[in-house]
Amino acid sequence: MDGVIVDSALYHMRSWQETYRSTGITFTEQDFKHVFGMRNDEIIRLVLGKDFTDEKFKAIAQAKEVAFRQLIRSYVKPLPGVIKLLDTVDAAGFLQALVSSTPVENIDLIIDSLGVRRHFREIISGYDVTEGKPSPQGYLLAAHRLGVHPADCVVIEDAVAGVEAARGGRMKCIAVTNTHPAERLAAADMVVSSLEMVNVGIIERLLTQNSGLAERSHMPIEKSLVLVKPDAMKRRLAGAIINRFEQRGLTVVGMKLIHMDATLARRHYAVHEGKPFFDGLVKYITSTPIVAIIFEGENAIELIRRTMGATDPAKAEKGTIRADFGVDIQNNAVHGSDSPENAAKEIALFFKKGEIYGVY
Ligand code: RTP
Ligand code: MG
Repeated sequence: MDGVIVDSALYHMRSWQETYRSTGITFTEQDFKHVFGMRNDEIIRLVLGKDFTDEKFKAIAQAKEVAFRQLIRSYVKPLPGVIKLLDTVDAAGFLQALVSSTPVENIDLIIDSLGVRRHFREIISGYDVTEGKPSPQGYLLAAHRLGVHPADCVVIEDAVAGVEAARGGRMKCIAVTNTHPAERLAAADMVVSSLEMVNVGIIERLLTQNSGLAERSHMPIEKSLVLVKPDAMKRRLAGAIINRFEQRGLTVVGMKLIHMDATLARRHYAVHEGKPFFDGLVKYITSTPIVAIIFEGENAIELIRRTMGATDPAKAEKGTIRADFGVDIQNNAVHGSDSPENAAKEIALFFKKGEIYGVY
């Protein structure tokens, strides 16, 4: 948002100037450049020096925010080319998301003052992520919520760390030189001096062109059934196991604690009926309540199998769930569907339609 849709630095500077003027302190553009990017409390501490009481800090911080909001509401203007681009990209049928590390209150203020909220299907603020740019987390979350593949996304950025975030998320990136010079933004697929130079045709071309880093993987979005097995439940490993899958980018879209009966167990393991370990397997899997989870994500079935490791923990690769938590071939901590057909069958055994949620 900042530096792409609006130049809010200007309004931040003016609101600091207004606030300090009323307390008799001069605050120049040079001063502002010096503190740009710092947190409010750090800026105030720097300007006020020793004369810094809690009360005074609060009063100044509040006055600055009031002045900032007032300025935005009365004067905020979009950067050149922004409104036309938002309109034409919408009209071409693309989904748009806003990803900013600013607090959501500032996002609301700016997009409502500009009247551009309707263009954004999703808004990701600093509150939605645990890692700021250059981590791709914000952009990946936006793609996830839009229900689109990262390789089908174009990021528009003005910041060096933002270009890096787009690359990290394997997304195409157009950088605009509103904040940094072109040389510093060279990692982007395209650098422009104004968004007036960007149009739908350019975006479409970027999406079909393959550059080494942003390869299109086109992996299917799948659902898979995971069970935290009795041995892991007894050792209170459900949370640790769910965490392993979440860390790999999978989303919980269904979850319950269930004590399987023999009928459900026989159906679930129907392919193993008649094998020597079958009766023992049914007895084992019905021995305690278990957590059943539906995970959704790109290539979920294979990703889950790789995260679990080989059936026999002794043969499982280091770092997999079964290598780390499994005891033996029966007490192997976790189950995961082994094919799309079996995933569909197993999910239907454990969950009703209304108990499964879409990606959120
Ligand atoms: P799961 O179905 O539980 O995810 O495990 P998996 O695909 O890796 O292994 P699968 O061949 O489907 O076997 C299902 C479960 O049966 C038990 N088993 N015991 N030789 C044995 O004693 C033996 N072989 C398999 C394991 O608990 C295995 O997870
Ligand atoms: Mg299996």
